Amino acid sequence: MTKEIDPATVTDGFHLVVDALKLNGIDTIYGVAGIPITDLARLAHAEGLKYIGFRHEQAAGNAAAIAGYLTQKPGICLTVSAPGFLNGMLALANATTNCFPMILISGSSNRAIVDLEQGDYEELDQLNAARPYAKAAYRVNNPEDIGTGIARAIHAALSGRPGGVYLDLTADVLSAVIERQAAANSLVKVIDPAPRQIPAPESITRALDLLAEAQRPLIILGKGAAYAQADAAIRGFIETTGIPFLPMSMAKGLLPDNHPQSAASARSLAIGQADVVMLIGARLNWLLSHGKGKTWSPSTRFVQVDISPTEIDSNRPIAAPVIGDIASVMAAFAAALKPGRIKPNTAWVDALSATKQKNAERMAQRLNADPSPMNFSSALRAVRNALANRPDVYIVNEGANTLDFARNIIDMYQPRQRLDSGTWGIMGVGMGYAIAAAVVSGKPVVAIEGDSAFGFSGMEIETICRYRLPVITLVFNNNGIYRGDTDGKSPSPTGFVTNARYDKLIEAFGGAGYHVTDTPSLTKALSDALEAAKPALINVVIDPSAGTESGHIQNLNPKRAVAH
Ligand code: ADP
Ligand code: TZD
Ligand code: MG
Repeated sequence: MTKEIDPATVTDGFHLVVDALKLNGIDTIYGVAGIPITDLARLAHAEGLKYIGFRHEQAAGNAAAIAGYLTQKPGICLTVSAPGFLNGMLALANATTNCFPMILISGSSNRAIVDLEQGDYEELDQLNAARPYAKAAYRVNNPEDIGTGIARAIHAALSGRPGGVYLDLTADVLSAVIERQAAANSLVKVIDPAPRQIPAPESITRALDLLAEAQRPLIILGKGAAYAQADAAIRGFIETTGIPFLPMSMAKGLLPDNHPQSAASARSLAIGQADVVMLIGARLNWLLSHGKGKTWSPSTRFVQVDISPTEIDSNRPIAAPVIGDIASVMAAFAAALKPGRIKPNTAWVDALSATKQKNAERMAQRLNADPSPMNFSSALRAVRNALANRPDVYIVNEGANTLDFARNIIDMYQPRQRLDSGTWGIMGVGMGYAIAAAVVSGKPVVAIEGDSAFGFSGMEIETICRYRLPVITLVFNNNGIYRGDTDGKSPSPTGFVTNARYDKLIEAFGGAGYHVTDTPSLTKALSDALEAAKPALINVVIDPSAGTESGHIQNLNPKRAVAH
């Protein structure tokens, strides 16, 4: 017996998902269409949501994750079942690792068949596959639960330490019919999904007491501080106290890199000699040598500002933990701070300045050399010159040498405009991050990519061309992973086709390709491309012998115990 469907009185799961997203201020979906979510993408598009269709779910997921980081709203990635879902999972895991809020929504096959492993089309127990890599994972089994499922996913993604949430929508739920009134009643508009977490007053006093005792204090800003969008309060605290600061890579620009208190070019001295280090939204993970080893002093004491209480004491004992959201914490510090009570020792500030000066001169020398073919320093000088008057530009950066050199050479002047390989040192985020940065901000994006790094998401240049995004991709082409050398048995494990013309790839899709072999042409190509603000790819020919194995983290490579 088939029931009569009257669109005036009933709706379905597809419509409910779109309604629930819209009700909660979600305006963009990044995805790849197919069974069973094609109509969800179509409907979202028709109903005024921005739908950005990708060539691979991993890139769509990376786009959603970085959109979440930039906007403090969960980025949405939409995929098909099993393989599409798994392609998106890498991005979800990366988002969780980096504390970016995102929601991966995947359609799934028939539960009854999947659970009995009867071999359904794209069969996979997606909910359980997602769990270990997600901050939270939910499945919606009834159409009247769609509103609740999306509300819970938003709360989980945004509250506390942000992360990646998986939301499983079965094909049955999407096509299920539900009375309009019941559907409307089932929607949930989330209230305050990222509630302020006010720090305990005694934690503020404890931290300020410790900082007041310090002779050689240092503040380390992480991407949690950038995410928090408490830019003025953070800058105010740093400038009022006069404490030198060090930005982690994605916190560059939170205060401008040319700020007089930046200790970035005296990093080793700052870390090695500081007596009190205040971490603001930065973990003491591998990127800070776990706070241990010869780079750190064993007597350094720590203040750590973080929203996650379990982060405390994870690597080094923390003398003054301050648990709260960074905006509330910085407001509490500002209220409690007595003028002149915290003051770094003059000798400390002078020592850092002297080292900065010395290192800046060394860096200038390296940058001024003009070898042919170009090396990383000379090419990045050319890039820096083209970017000199464009503080509006977003920078995406991945690779090994390309990442390490660009992080040091390309200064940032505004918050949240540097997006890179992050906590995992992951390759493949480039085009997804670039697309989302352009979509979210409407600003030009320059993606500085190693040739290997680019390859992981390179097909998305079609997406960039299709949506006519102002993304300019620089492929630092040294013929391979780390460098273009061979081991005599070509092709070597790390080498690529030599002298590849990546610029021709984008021409296939109507974008502008440039091939440059010297610094003046690189500056000109990038300036022209920025002026045009259209999709472009610049093939930057770098000396194949210029890179070093693993860039600056060669120490992490296990050593062969036996040579042959
Ligand atoms: P980086 O890689 O830049 O050093 P991490 O990703 O290691 O930064 O650290 C980010 C930290 O920021 C995480 O420990 C996370 O819990 C914290 N965090 C994220 N958002 C906030 C916030 N709004 N308030 C406080 N801490 C936050
Ligand atoms: N796969 C993934 C997903 N992430 C990784 N980090 C790696 C592999 C290993 N890897 C690095 O850590 S850097 C890198 C790889 C493959 C590429 C380095 O080559 P590149 O950069 O061309 O991008 P340079 O400038 O040649 O060093
Ligand atoms: Mg390379």
